Amino acid sequence: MDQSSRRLSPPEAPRAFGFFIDGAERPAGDREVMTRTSPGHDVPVTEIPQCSAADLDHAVSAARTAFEDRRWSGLNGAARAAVLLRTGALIRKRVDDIAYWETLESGKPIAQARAEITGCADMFEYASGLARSLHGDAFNNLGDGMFGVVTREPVGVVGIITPWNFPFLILCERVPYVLASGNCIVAKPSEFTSATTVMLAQILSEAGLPDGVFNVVTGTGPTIGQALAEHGDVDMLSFTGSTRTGRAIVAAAGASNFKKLGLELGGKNPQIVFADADLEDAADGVAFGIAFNTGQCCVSGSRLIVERSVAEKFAQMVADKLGKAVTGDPLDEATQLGAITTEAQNATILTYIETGQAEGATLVCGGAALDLGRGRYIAPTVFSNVTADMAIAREEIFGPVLTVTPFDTVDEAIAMANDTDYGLAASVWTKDIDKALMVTRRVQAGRFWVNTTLAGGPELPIGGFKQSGWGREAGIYGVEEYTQIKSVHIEIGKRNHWIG
Ligand code: TXE
Repeated sequence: MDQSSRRLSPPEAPRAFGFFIDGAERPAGDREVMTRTSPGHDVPVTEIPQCSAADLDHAVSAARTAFEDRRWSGLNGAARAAVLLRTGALIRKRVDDIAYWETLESGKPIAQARAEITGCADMFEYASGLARSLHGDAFNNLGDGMFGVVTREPVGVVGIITPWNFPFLILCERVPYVLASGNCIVAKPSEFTSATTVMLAQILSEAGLPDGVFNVVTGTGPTIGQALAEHGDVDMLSFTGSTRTGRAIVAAAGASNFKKLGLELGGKNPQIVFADADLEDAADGVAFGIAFNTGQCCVSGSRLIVERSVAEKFAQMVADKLGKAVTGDPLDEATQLGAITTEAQNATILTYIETGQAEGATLVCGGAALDLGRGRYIAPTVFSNVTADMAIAREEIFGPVLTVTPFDTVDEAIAMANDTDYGLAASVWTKDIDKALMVTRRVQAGRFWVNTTLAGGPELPIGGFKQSGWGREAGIYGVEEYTQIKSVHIEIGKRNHWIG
């Protein structure tokens, strides 16, 4: 039965997950077990093993063996594509089950989780085509004595460290693309949301991925994550998380084997609204952009930069929209805003709300925790009269807190948008094509939306400018990122001798 048609409740007892090495899920055994409590219900829902450094070595060595004996990279693209396609089909078949555990661990609304996971199936299906079309280049213009070929090879063993805000989505924005060219993977999910990463390992195995190609080690960041970043036999690492941890990852890569890095870090993303925009559309988009995933989203539109003539009215329109958004039990189909994922993040958001008031910003709506009887929830919050020097305007809050700052000219809007260390995403709302293009060209952001926000899909790449990170994920760009380029010079005929 489709779960969307029945009322869901948390499990009666927590479900135990293992870690996954060389094609097999392994139970915790005598390892310490981390119990995850549902952010929306305050009940224990999963148990996850705390892996050791020896477990990590085991996983890396399984991936290394699988890579070196070419059981995956040596297949043709069509064979790899077939596994990716089967994975997509299995994810589609299990959307309800994956979404249930994703919601329990993360606190995100179940309908949203289901949509994200369906999108993940699409990523695998799209990447299957890329596995077949990845190719190099040929240079036939080097003279009669020489032919040049440029090939792409998988980098080897890839580590993937993911955060807790989109546990399955962020994983699937990487895994199919990393696998497409023939790499092997050791994934380390967030200690708060590990279940669905282990579920993906089971699905990949069932889809026919050879043993050892996808491994999962579970555990905390400072122990197992740091050890993965320092590991001398990992060729590349994709990290998604805080800018602070990103710095530690860069240091660890430099201090070990200079592994190649992909980093997707924080954001403080502008939403630029001109007075000539369709304000109804823009208000809905801005409300969605800050409240989606309760603002725990690296591409949340958290800074509203709005033309002064409509600023006050528009801030009220956004507040009215947010007032109608349904906050509630993440397992309820009608819920739009779920629970705050971690205790620490809840405290961070509430502290920023206090800071905003202390800094002299004006509270337009929200501004407090919501008591729903169980779980932790925060009302979507809008602050107006925010100036560029305030902490709430500069720092990533990672919660449903929007700042509003007015502008007078296009140049001023662009300067305000760029006045940040970050450069992950930006949106512009206007019916004037000249303004839209000018802003799109001059605002520094890896993802840009015109008269929409948070749109995405498997074709378009993801990644940031400035301190939001390095490299790109998804699309053909995400496949190429995890390859090495090799130049091959081929002599034709007799070589011109250097000696004699
Ligand atoms: O992130 P961490 P936290 C931002 C957001 C949030 C802040 C803190 O602003 O408030 O980060 O969140 C692993 N070596 N983002 O503390 O610590 C950890 O186990 C290797 C933005 O939860 O960066 C988890 O798997 N790994 C972001 C992952 O890193 C380490 C999403 C992310 O955790 C490690 C999440 C270490 N030393 C938070 N320490 C985004 N870009 O979407 C931790 N980890």
